Amino acid sequence: MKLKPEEKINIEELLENLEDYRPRRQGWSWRNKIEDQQLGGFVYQESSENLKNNIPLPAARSFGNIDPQPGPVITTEIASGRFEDDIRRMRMAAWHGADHIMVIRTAGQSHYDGLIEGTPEGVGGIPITRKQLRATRKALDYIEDEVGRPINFHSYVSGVAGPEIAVLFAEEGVNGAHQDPQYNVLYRDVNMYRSFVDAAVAKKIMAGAEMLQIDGAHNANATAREAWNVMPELFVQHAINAMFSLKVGLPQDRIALSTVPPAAPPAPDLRINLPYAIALRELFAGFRFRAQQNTKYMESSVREATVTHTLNLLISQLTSADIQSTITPDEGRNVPWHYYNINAVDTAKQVFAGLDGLKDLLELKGEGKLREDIRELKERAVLFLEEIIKVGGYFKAVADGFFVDSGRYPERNGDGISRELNGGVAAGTIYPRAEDYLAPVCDHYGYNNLPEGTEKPCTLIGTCTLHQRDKIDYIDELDEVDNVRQRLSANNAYRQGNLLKPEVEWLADGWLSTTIFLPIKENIAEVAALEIAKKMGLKNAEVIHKEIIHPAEGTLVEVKGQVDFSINIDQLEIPEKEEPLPDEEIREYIEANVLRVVAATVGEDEHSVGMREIIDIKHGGIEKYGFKVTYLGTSVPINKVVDAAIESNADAVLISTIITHNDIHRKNMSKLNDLCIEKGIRDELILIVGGTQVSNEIAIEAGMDAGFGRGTHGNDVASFIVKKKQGEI
Ligand code: Z97
Repeated sequence: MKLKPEEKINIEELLENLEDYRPRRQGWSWRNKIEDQQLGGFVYQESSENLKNNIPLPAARSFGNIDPQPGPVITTEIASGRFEDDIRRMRMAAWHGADHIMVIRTAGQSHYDGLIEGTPEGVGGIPITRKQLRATRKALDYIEDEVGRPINFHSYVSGVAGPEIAVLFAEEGVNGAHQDPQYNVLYRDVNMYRSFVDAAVAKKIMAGAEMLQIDGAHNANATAREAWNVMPELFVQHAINAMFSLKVGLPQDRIALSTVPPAAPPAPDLRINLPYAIALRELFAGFRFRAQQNTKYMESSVREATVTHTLNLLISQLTSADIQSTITPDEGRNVPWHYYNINAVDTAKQVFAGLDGLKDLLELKGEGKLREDIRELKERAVLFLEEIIKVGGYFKAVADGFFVDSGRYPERNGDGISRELNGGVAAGTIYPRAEDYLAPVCDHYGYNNLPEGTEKPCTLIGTCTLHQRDKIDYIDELDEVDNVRQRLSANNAYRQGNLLKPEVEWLADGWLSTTIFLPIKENIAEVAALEIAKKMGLKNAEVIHKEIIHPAEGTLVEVKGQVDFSINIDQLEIPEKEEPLPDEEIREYIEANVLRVVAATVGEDEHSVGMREIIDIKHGGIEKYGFKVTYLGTSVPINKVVDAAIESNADAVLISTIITHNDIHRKNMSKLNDLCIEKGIRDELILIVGGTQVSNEIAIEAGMDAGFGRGTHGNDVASFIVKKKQGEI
């Protein structure tokens, strides 16, 4: 199977022979960074290898469509509850520049004490199973071939079945995972001793599979009442997991710290977040840094989230993040819209390109407030660690509520998360290994009574699943109803047939959103917006965002709702689309051949804006290519236009006609054509008409060579004239 850019991924084909699928590599991949890369006449100091297939930023149109890929790996979080839909979103994200795909687990999977199988539908995330991992990793193999860059697949090694999940990930070629026993203890109430024992086993397996590990300190940022006060504690959390991981055997460059700016505007963002980020990099030099936005401050405003994200990216650029996460406002309103994933990936790509070379231009001050703040943060963190030792160690400190307390250490507000030493899920389930304990498996942590000289424990039983994947028992589905086959057959007409529906998270879910401004106060606006949605035919309408623009004058409301109809694409009339020539080609042609154009708004029509946009260099009009334009103004009679064309020996005539009253626009076109024929110049002249009500069809009917409607740019018109001159049309 090979993906073709112009074709959708075939999910049925992807699912064939999954039992035979083997991951083609294991471990984490960084980008191939290129120093001083030349792209479109610019030199990028910190970019990485280009993609084979990609979608550049919209403004790339003015820069030869270059798509500089930044140095850091870019993450997007995708998990709608149906992996078959997530795969399509992963492909879109990869084209925009994501190469780290994190899938969030379904709610509650941390509390499953074993593995699940098949492809059940998830809530708030994906049930992580062997089949789901295989299908996704296989799809990512094809997607990485298509974009020409390795894509890292990532999920979570947490919960009561952490070690089992780690083995599953190693077997199935998962490239990275969050693993931090403190997460289990603080947020999932898994017994603390059990969590740390499990973590040792899981980390050892992750080390063997060369996976990248990300820790869980960001969760304190998202949980604490005043997240900027937990900064010293965050260092402590990073330190505990980082040192534990090193001792278990993970190499330093595959241990990533999850760094999240503790504050966001309206707080003075940079003044708080920059010293924090620098102190972290200094204390943990040699480790890797995964930068992520703070979910705590993500409300439903896309604009606000994007600005905070941009400020975060400035810090990432200043402090050289290795991985840039791009979570989206969806986290603030729980609506996994595909296009917000893409927007956030594009925001990272855009800001990094824009800030390229920043560290060469600016230097951070070596003394003063910044250095003082950095020093203070480090001191508070060291004191915190010393106090942990004083009270009897980490477990005792957790029991005493040291963590996620909203006080700025050494202050404590007494609102930390406290767990009992012998409480929580799976308490009392740790058993010492017997003297003759023997586990003939590889990458196993701790005491193992292996025969002397055994280098590869699995040789004792032939081999193990980490070395010989044919030994894996592959289970296809356990639930006859809740599985991907059923879901695919239910929406087949939308995947392989001719039906189309709007989509937010699942194919053909019918969801769309609409933005409504109402000149009234908030409480009325909200109800009125829902009423409008109902009258528009939207089902299950819900307000997903609102902003008071003024307490009395108006409110902005964003509503989502579902449509229950489908569009039959076979019944649509799709106009043929002319691709304009590249700017360079137009320019080259005009350099070699002077082209003259006469332009006017005709009849009794005073509209000039549209025509000026097509002509003026300021608006990207045809002048910029070197066309010689004679602009006659507005309300110009057709015969004057023709006279001017003869006088200036024009190659083309552009007329604009906006007014359509009594079909005057059609009459003007016919008159121009007739007069040119009468004067014997029709064959040498290209006649073009433009206007808001003009289409190519009606223009041709009226004897023109082409008609351009709304949304036309100078390059469309320039390209048409050049193609016509070259005899291509
Ligand atoms: C992220 N934006 O970057 P379960 N272990 C750790 C975690 O942080 C998480 C889990 C496990 C966020 C996404 C928050 N993190 C969500 C260190 C979750 C999740 O939900 O208990 O299965 O594990 O990751």
